[in-house]
Amino acid sequence: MDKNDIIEVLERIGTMMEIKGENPFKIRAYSAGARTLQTMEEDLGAVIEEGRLGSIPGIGKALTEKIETLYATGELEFYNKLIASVPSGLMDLLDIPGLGGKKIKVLHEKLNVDSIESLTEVCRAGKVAELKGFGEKTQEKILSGIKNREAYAARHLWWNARSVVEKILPGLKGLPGVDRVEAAGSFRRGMETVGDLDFLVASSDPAPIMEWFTSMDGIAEVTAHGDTKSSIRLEGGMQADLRVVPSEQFYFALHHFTGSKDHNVRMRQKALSMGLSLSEWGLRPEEEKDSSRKAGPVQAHSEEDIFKALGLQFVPPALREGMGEVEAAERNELPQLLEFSDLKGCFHNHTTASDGRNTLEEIAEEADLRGWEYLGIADHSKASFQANGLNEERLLKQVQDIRSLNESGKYRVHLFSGSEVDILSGGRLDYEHADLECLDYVVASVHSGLTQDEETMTARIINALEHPLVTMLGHMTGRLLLKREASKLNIQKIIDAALANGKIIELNSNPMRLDMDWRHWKRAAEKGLLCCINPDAHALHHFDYQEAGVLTARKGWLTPKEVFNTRTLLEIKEYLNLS
Ligand code: DGT
Ligand code: CA
Ligand code: CA
Ligand code: ZN
Repeated sequence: MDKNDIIEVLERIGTMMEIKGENPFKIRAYSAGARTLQTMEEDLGAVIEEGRLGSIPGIGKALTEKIETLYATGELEFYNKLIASVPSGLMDLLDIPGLGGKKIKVLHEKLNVDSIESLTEVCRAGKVAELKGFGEKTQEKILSGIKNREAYAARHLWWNARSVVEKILPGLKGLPGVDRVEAAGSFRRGMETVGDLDFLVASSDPAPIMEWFTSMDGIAEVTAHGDTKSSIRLEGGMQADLRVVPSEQFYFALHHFTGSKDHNVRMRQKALSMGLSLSEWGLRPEEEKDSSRKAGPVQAHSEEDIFKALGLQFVPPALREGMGEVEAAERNELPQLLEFSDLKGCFHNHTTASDGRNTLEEIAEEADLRGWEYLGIADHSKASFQANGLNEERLLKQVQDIRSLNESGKYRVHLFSGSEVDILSGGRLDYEHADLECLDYVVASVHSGLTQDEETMTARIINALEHPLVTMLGHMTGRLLLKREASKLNIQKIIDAALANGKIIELNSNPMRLDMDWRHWKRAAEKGLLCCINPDAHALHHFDYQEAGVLTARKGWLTPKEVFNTRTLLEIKEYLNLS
């Protein structure tokens, strides 16, 4: 088990002990232990092997043993027993903001709450407000938390949807009699969140395909089982539809079920203007609409064929959101969208110096493996103490380390030294001018006071953008998809301020952020705004997030020339005024 998994186990142990009402000193030992591990710079494996874990302040004897066991075996009997002794419905309550172990214990003891459902009931009956330490406000907050949880549970991150799709698609492809398979819908369009998955199969023998789909591993419920259409809910809560169509209809169905609805409406209008009727079954003269379930006279051997038949350029799925793509395709003016292979590096990455899991050298090695020309290091600044932000002294030391590593020639990649500097309240930066001057570039981000009102927050960010040494704005709204709302902001004003001050805005490619949102990029880029796609990497595998970032940039109509990190090392150095 790695360090982060162990931290999570320790935190859960603390919470479960709280729910059970155990000794507060014991409980604190676990939460303190988790925090100590979090801020530990050294490699946990090395510390354990050298037998030094027990001598670290904040980690006692009992905890040392448990951490060592978890590290070595990934299992802990004490933890397993604890899980078995706490009703699982109680652990679900932790998803509701404001509820921790202590409050859950009270709810369980005084009101017999053991699930979200029973909690909803006692809140509606006004019983929670009467509890000591709760009150009206808390009761309201719990109810709205429950409502949000339901709304959020109905959708899933694109990233998580993809790992489900990657499991199901090969299974479908491997079945006998299957000609073609695609995952359509919002997933194919690269929406940041996905409601349900829409699988489409071309085959002349649907029955065995339906059978396979409705009896896969990991299904919680089969919600529909028809001749050519089935629906399931998976154990993780995700729902999926499957449709089987004859091969000659496949691309019409694929286009239809890829959507979006708005795009389809525009496409059907376009067809009508040519006296044609477009549907999931085919494209045919309007007067033959009655026979619409049969294949039409127009044959499509690809989606391109459908667009061609309507006199349109091919519209990539990412653009099918009804944002003027059909009109642009009519005029032959669709953009040459950004591709993953256009990226030559990225600028927002964390190391073990703050809250990242990997050292400078490990990151440089990974960048070489991925064939990147350059990579920017931007650890947290000192105000982000919870993320072990660097003080000035540690920052300068890192700048020197990066310089030596570059000069050593050990790696092909060129490292830039930067910082993810906190934008403090009022828009001041967390380091002084002189300290920032030692850096190659600066990412400025908000990490505190995320709920300030719109005017205050907008002014705060604009102030930071006016700082001469800021290069780019990090994760603009602070949103965590399906978890935390975006800060209230006047985004147009911020875009204009970035333009006026020659600043870049980040497209943070962490699948929970994808911030700034794709809906703003088209217009912003038309005005000349430069985008930088950054993974906000805290571990090597987070570099994969760049795939989600590129897909989101494509939804924002971005082309390589509007994306900073498609530039060559030389061009970047010039932009940053580095020799
Ligand atoms: P989702 O699942 O909420 O993330 O969004 P989608 O876009 O995947 O929507 P979904 O699963 O309801 O349907 C897939 C596609 O099928 C949708 O993008 C367009 C097409 N479609 C479904 N229902 C309708 C409809 O009532 N009218 C039209 N024009 N198209 C529809
Ligand atoms: Ca869908
Ligand atoms: Ca669907
Ligand atoms: Zn950040």
